[in-house]
Amino acid sequence: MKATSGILASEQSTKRLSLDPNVIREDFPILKQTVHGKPLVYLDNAATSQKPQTVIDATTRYYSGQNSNIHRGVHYLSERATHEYEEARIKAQEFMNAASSQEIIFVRGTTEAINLVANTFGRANLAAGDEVLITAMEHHSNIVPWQILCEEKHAVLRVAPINDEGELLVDEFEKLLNERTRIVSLTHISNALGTINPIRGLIEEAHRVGAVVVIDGAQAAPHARIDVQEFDCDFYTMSGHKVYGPTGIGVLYGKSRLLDAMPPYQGGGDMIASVTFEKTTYNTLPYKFEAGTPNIAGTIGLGAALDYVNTIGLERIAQHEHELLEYGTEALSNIASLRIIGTAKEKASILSFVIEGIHPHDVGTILDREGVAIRTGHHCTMPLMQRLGIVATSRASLAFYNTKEEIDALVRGIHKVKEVFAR
Ligand code: C6P
Repeated sequence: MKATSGILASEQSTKRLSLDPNVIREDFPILKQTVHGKPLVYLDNAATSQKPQTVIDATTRYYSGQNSNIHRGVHYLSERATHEYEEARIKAQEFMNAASSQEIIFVRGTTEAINLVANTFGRANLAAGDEVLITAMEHHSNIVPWQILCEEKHAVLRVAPINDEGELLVDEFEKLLNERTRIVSLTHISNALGTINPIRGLIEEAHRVGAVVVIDGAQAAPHARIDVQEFDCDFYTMSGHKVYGPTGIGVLYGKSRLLDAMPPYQGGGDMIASVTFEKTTYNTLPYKFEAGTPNIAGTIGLGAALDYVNTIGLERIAQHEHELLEYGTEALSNIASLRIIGTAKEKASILSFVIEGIHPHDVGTILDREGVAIRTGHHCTMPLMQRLGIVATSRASLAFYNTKEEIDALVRGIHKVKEVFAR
C-alpha cells in the first residue's frame, strides 16, 4: 500500500482543530495538474468531488487482489470481497447513523434511490387523488420520478414555494400538507442555490398528517452530519461520487418497517430466497433491493471515502467551507453587475451567480481557459430557474480542499470575463 501522506499523516502526528487545505490537497493527485497552462482550480464539487488516494487505492486493491463476485462463492476471494462489501455497508450505516445495516441499500446514486422509492413504496401506496409534495428548489431527480408516478396513479404533485432568496416558505409548505398527502420529498441542501432546508421540523410536520418523508441528501452528505434517526426521515439518499467516493454507487436509507413492507424494485439474482416457476419468495433486507451483481469496487471505494471524511471530521469540513463561503460571498459581492443567486440565511458552500449581459456558458468557457472549473447551466433545476426568472447561472461549488487563493483566482477570472465582454 502507498505510504500515508497528507491528512492521514498529519492526523497521525497531531490532532488539528482547524483544517489546512494545503495539507489535505496532498491526498488528491488530480489537483496537482495544470489546465491550459494554469494550475487547476476545481470549483465544480457539487457536480462531483475529487477522490483522495485512499479511495483510488481501495478500488485498485480490490481489482488487483480481491476481484470476485460476492454472496455467492465459498472460495477465498469471494469471501474477502463479500467481507469488504459488507464492511462498507456498516461504514455507511455509521455515517448516516442508521439503526441497522439492514436499512442501508446500495444503489447507483441519489437518482436511483428516489426512483426506487417512487417505483416500490409509491406504486404500492399511492391512489387516485392522493398527493405528493415537493418544493420549488428540487433537482430533476426529485421531480420527474414523482411526476411519472402521479401520472400513472392519477395522483397530484404539489409544489411548496420559495422566496426570492431561495428559502422554502415553511408556512406555505405546512398549508399544503393535508390528509391526502402520502409522500413528501425534498432536498436537504439545494444544488443550485446552496439553501439548507430545516428538514427536522418539516419532517415532523409531514408526519403529523401521516405522510412518508424522502430526503434528497445528494448535496448534504459531503458537508453536514447526517443522522437519520435524529431527523426521523423515512428515506434518505446519497451519492458516493459527491462524498469523495467513486461514481455509480450511492445509498438509500429506509426505515426497516417500510422497506420490509415494500415490493422489490428489480428482480434477479441475490434478491430472492427461493424461486420456482410458480412462485418466488424474496430475500431479507437489504438484499431484497439489491438484484444482480452490484458495483463491488465502487462500494468498497465508498467505504474508503467515508473513512477519509471521518478522519478529517465533518465539523472541521463545515467550518472551513463556511469560511470559504463567507470569503467568496464578499469577494463576489464587490464585483459590479454580478448578482449572487441564492442568499438563504442557512447556506452551504455554493456560489451561484449571474453577470448582467453575459451568458453563463461564456463565463464558464473563459474561466476554463484560466484553469478554473465551474458549472454553468440550469443545474438540472429548470423549474427553479423559471421561478427565479433566469435561464441559467454560473456555479462555483466549494469543497474542503479549496483555498482562499482559489477564490481569488475565480475573482480574477471573472474580471477577465468582464474585460472580454467590455471590448
Ligand atoms: N447534482 C449537480 O451538478 P446523482 O446524479 O444521482 O448522483 O445525483 C442527482 C442529484 C439529486 N439531487 C441533488 C440535490 C443533486 O445535486 C443531484 C446531482 C449534480 O448539481 C449533477 S446534475
